[in-house]
Order: sequence, then C-alpha cells, then structure tokens
Amino acid sequence: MSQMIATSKVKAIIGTGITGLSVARFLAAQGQAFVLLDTRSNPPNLEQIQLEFPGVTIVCGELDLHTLLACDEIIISPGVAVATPAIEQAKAAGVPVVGDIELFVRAAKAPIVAITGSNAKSTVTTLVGEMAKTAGINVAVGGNLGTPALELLNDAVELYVMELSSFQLETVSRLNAKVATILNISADHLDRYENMRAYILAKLRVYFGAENIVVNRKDVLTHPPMAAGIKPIYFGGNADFGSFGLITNEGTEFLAKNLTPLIATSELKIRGRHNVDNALAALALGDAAGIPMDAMLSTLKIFRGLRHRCEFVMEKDAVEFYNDSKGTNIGATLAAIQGLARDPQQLIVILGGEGKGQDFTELAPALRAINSRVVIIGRDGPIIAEAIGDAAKIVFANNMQDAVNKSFAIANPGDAVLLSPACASFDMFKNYEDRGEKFCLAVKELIQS
Ligand code: UMA
Ligand code: ADP
Repeated sequence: MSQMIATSKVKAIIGTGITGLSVARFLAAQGQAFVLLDTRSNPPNLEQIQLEFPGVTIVCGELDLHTLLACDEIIISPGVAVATPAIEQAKAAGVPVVGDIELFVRAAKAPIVAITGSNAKSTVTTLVGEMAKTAGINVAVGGNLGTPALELLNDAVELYVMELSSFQLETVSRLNAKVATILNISADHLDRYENMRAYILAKLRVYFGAENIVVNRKDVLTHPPMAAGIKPIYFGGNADFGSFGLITNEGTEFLAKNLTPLIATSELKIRGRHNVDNALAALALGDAAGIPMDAMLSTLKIFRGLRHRCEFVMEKDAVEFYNDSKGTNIGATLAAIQGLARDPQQLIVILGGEGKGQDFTELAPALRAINSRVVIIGRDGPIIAEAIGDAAKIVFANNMQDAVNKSFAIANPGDAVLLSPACASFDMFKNYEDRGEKFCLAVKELIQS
C-alpha cells in the first residue's frame, strides 16, 4: 500500500463485489491510490484483489469513519446504502460520495442509452443491445444487467446500452444520456427506501441531462415532473403522434411509430402482452439513439426473450408450463399474469417465497378477474394466502416438485401453469435462476413420470 499511496489523494472503494473490483481496476489503470472497505466479515473477491493489487489495504467489518475522512472521494457499491451512518457522516464532513456509474459517465465517450424501471429492464436493455448489434453498431451492454459499467469502457464502443438500478442512480449526478427511460414503476426495494417517494426520486435521476426521454404512456409515475424543455416520446397504448403504440389495420394489430405501422404484433417472438410494451419501448429507445428501423424490426422477429422471464418450458397433455422466476415482485407478477392470460385458457399461478414486506392484496383483483388458481410455496406463503383470500382457489405445496405436480393435478387441457412467485427466492433457492432451473427440472420430471 505504501507504494500505491504516493499521493495524498486516496479514494475509498466501498464493497468488494463485482462493482468494487471494477472500480479498483479503473482507478489502478489511472494510477490513482485507493483503499477498499467492505462491511462483511468475509467479503468476496479478496484473493483476486490481492492478486491484482498486491499490498492494497482492505478493511473488513463496520465502516471506519477515520479511514473515510482521510479519503478525497468515496466510491460506494450499489448494495450499500448511502444512508449508512459512517457514509452520511463522511458526506456531511465534505467527502464526495459517488458510485461506479458516475465514474463511467465521466469517462464514456460514446452516447448512452439509460434504462431503468421496476421491471422489464433486463429484457429491454438486451433487446436494444441486440438491435444495435444487428445494425452493425459496436455496442456495449451492461450495468445492473451483469457486467459492471466500468468494465465496458472502450474507445472503440459506439453506443452504450445500460440497465441502471435505483441504487446505481442514487449516486450519479448527471447521467447526460442520449436517451433515458423509466419503463414502469411499482413497489420494490422498500426495505432500502423510506417510502415509495424516495424510490421514485432515485429512479427519476435517470433523466438528468438527457437529450431524449422515453416514458410509459400508461404509467404516469414514469413521467418527469418537469421535462426541462424536452418533449417526451411515449410508448404503450394506442398509437399517436410523438409515440410508439399500437394501431389496428384491417383487423391486424401493428406496432407503430406515430401512426405508421411497423410490424404486426403476431410477428413478435416474445410472449405475452407485457412484452408488446417492452418491444415498443425498445423501438422508441433505439430510434432516439439512431439505430436504423430495419435492423430493429428484424431483431424483433427473432428475439425470444431472456431465460426465466415468461419462458415457455414444455407442455404435457395440452397443459403449458411457463417459467417467470424473475417475477420477484408484485408488479412483475401482475404483468406476467395479465400478459399470459388468454380466455378461455386458465392460469395456475405458483406464488411465494420471501415477500419483502409487500402488500399481496394487490394480486387479488387480477387473480379473480382471470379466475385463476394458485399454488403457494415458501416462507411467506401464509401471508400471501391470507391476502389473496377467496380471490382464487389456493393449494399449498412443500417444494417445487410438489408445486408442479399439484398445479398439473388441478389443470385442465388448454390451461397454463405459470411460475411467477412475486417474491425473492432466498428462503428455498440460491437465487431466482436456481428457482427457475428447479422449476424446469420439476416439469421435466412430471413429463417423464
Ligand atoms: N454488501 C455488504 N457490504 C458491503 C458491500 C456489499 O453487505 O460493504 C452486500 C450488499 O448489501 C449486497 C451484496 O453485498 O447484498 C452485493 O452488493 P454489491 O454492491 O457488492 O453488488 P455487486 O456484486 O457489485 O453487484 C452490483 C449489483 N448488485 C446490487 O445492486 C445489490 C448487481 O445487480 C449488478 O449486476 C452489478 O453490481 C453490476 O452492475 C444485482 C441486483 O440484484 C443483479 N440488483 C438489484 C436488482 O436488480 O433488483 C438492484
Ligand atoms: P428487471 O431487469 O427490471 O428485473 P426483467 O426483464 O428481468 O426486468 O423482467 C423481470 C420480470 O418483470 C419478468 O419476469 C416479468 O415478470 C416482469 N415484466 C416483464 N415485462 C414487464 C412489463 N412491461 N411491465 C411489468 N412487468 C414486466
């Protein structure tokens, strides 16, 4: 460390996860000195950090205010709340607190497409990235999606397509995106935010300095209160001037720009009505970013969506199975239920897990409206069952195989079984991917039985 702190300017990196590691690499490449702090007693990547930055100081455990006060900037990972007392105190003492996205914005030379929202971020980010690739644009895609922003920096990149979480947006001053969007807002992360207002204010930061703004016509919470002289581009709902929406011509429904039909809804490969909105959002973003329309439309004809998002798994005796394990909050599950519901086909929805303090009564009207049946798994099952009440017939299951078997037992030919738990997975599974994989395996097991 003595060798690295050859200057009085030392940065504090909070968190040794993939963000912290990317920040360390970025600062080291610039010859800047840093220390790493992580509140966990056994934080990740320690060996890797010691290998790449021999002798660097790593402080584990409760954040040390004296170390923070000795630094000229704090770069905080998204998983750590700015409201942590030591961070608040350092901030009050005049030490700037930023996140990796702030460093990324300072260094990025290509335009940025910035995508946030409570749900559909990964789908829309990936879709816009694929559209740019089809157009032959040198595009870098990442952020909350997986690859930390700073790892994407490259002077050859022509366009950055970034998924940004509210945590990442909290610590960026002006994103200055070429085009920015909030796709939708529903309750999430209320264990981290004091209330919905604080969560929405974090999301609204995505619009700061943006050249173009894309908003959801059907969700007023995505509209900036003051558009600062920018006319928003709308997506969703019926087509209109200044929007990407739906239009029906001679009985066929089309996605349209202004009032010009672009592609028939039936030509989309991603399933569910909510994914029609996602396609419209991607078109609006891509258009504002300068991606040619023909490349965007040919991408829509082949893009099948991401794994664990309303993914068709298999069918047995005319009962279809869908894996929406990424449906980890009520807003996502409502979209999946409404997106996949088809009259007279009925849905059997597998719900449950860690409820994150959500109000599950919000699910009841949607379940009642489609005459759904529900199979419940996981820790907060009883809370969910009580909230749903008599809005749907409820069956309890002990594990994923039991849930799949019981769902099939109550299904009629033509029905669909949808795993969209509206909950986090950690009470029973490693993560949502593990939960989705176990669902797919259980369906396979059922089919082979
Ligand atoms: N942690 C501590 N103490 C610390 C540092 C971290 O307890 O000092 C804990 C956090 O509370 C969290 C975990 O460690 O539970 C990881 O936090 P992190 O900030 O180190 O996370 P990274 O590994 O760097 O991953 C982060 C994003 N994680 C979070 O925001 C929690 C990843 O999003 C993102 O892909 C990655 O940066 C690259 O940009 C994940 C996520 O769950 C997928 N995001 C949330 C979501 O999508 O809902 C916001
Ligand atoms: P995120 O990255 O924001 O979590 P994903 O694209 O991974 O978004 O999708 C997560 C879940 O959100 C999906 O599994 C689905 O249940 C739900 N979802 C997808 N599209 C929409 C939409 N347009 N509105 C609301 N929920 C959606």
